[in-house]
Amino acid sequence: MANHRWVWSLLACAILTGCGGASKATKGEETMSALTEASASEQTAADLCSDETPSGQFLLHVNAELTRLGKITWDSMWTYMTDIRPETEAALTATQEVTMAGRAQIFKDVLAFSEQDIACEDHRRQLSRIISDITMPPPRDTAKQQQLASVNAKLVGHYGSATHCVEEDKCFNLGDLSKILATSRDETELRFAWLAWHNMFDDQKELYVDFVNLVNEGSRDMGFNSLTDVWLSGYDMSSDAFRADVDALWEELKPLYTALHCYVRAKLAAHYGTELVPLDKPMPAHMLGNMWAQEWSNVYDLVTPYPDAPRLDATAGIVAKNMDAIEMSKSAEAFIASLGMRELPESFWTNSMFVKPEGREVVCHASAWDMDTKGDVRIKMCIEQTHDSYFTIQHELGHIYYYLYYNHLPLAFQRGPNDGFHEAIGDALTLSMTPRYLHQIGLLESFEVSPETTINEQLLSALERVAFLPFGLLIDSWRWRVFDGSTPPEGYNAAWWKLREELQGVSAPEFRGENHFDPGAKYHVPGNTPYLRYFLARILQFQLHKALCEAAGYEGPLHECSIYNSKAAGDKLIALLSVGASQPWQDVLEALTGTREMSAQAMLDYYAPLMAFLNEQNAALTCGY
Ligand code: X8Z
Ligand code: ZN
Repeated sequence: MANHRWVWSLLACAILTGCGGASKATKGEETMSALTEASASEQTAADLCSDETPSGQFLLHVNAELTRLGKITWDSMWTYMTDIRPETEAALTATQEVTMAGRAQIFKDVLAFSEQDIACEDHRRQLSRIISDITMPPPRDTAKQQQLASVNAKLVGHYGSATHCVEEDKCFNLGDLSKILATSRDETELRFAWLAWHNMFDDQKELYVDFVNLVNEGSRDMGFNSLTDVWLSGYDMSSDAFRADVDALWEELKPLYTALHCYVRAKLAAHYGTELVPLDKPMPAHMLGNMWAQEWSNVYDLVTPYPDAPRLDATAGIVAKNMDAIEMSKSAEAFIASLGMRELPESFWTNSMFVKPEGREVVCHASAWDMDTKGDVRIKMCIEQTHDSYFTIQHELGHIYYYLYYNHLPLAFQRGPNDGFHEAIGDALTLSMTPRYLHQIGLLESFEVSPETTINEQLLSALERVAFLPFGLLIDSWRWRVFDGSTPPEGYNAAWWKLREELQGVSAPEFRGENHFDPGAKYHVPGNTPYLRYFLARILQFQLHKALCEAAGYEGPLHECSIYNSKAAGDKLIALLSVGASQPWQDVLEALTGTREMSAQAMLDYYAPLMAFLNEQNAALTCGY
């Protein structure tokens, strides 16, 4: 935990008072005099918070400088990630050396800013957010900054360009190997693809150990014990309380996950035999259709509850219409436009990378970019004609619309109120892209609601959203212990597989010792993107969906709701996006949903029909792992 007074005092304020004073409606609505008082005090608050105060002036300078450094970094990173070559790597490293030095100085100044000079709560919050948003703290030592810049670029570049060649001109990249995992039903092929990818990261462990040491030094330079404490400092509550809340959310959802796991395991065993898929053990990670077994929708054909009922996703429609990447993206944008939201700027269409370019290495992992905080927004994707890609576009547009709607705020507030919100927006919208909606826009030929189609649809959705939950939790459960030193380098892989078996109930295809570095085979580890956000998002998206459905006046089962065409839902969404991180997440959540807590209930309600089905199917099985 940081030992800086105002970081602490922000936390204390959040814990003791809820910290929502500035953002809440005043209570003085009953009488005129109370109203007069309220507007007088708002006036005073505005004066207090003016740019003319010392903290106002300081923040203007800090936000401008961080914006400038950010733009230089994003430009260079964009060039590298869309064209991985030694030259672009060198350019990125050189840029990062400069920007890291600049950022390190700013963070030092921010932390040294005198408590007495903080004019108001808003300024205090900005200062605090600037620190808690740092994902890769640069050490103060210049030589170490240079080392970190280089290690970071190498880790990312290796991930993006990793290729496994069996012969000189027979090579497999992540896309090729993922395709095998998604479509092959031959265990030997699946094993080959899984091992080929994972073994390419063995030699990255050393670099990652260097990375951990460097970012921990950066964290200590800022008064934190380790990067774990920095990452956990952005949740408007103490990190212990937050972790306890996260654990409680997982406990609430575990029965649903375990039921899905049990059902899928039995179906896989029926297909592959219990030799390969034993009924009382974790499932083999290479047999779930995805490189990290994080989402299982690619094995839907093996686990379909009612094979005679139609498959209710968009792939066939996208292929039949031969939609290209731009058309798919325009279709995703059209959904958002139906809510009365603004159009994407023209530059989005010219600057984004929609498909994997020929003849150069790129990081295909989808991402959304806010290049200059002034409207140059882009996505970087390798879009394919699949339902998954279509929904991932919507996920990325969630980020893009956040950028566009909060760009008017000071830089420190250009974030989600916690990082789960940013990840949840696009996903919440995909919950409205129901089979009925897909049918409406011509992407699903026939559609009728029956108990069978409902269960098929819910299962397909759960293979993506429910199956993901423990994976969403485990990456940072692993990293928190790596950064804080409880898991030393000699125990990295063992700790990884312990979590995968215990939380996810999946196991490696064969023993994986410390000569391997399996966490490095997942983008967000070399890319250093915090991952808990995706766990939070899986839960928040259902809370948001429910609130938006209510705003749209929908009454009926949650899983059939679509907010398509609802301007009322759009207004609510715009209000959420526009406040960015300027208020504690509890306040933002309350404004939208009426509750101050992240809760699993909406997700459980959504999947109630599926849970009943799974309980029935699993009655004769022994579940658990
Ligand atoms: O990384 C992503 C997005 C970009 S923010 C495509 N996701 C996680 C992953 O792919 O591992 C979305 C779901 C989880
Ligand atoms: Zn995302």
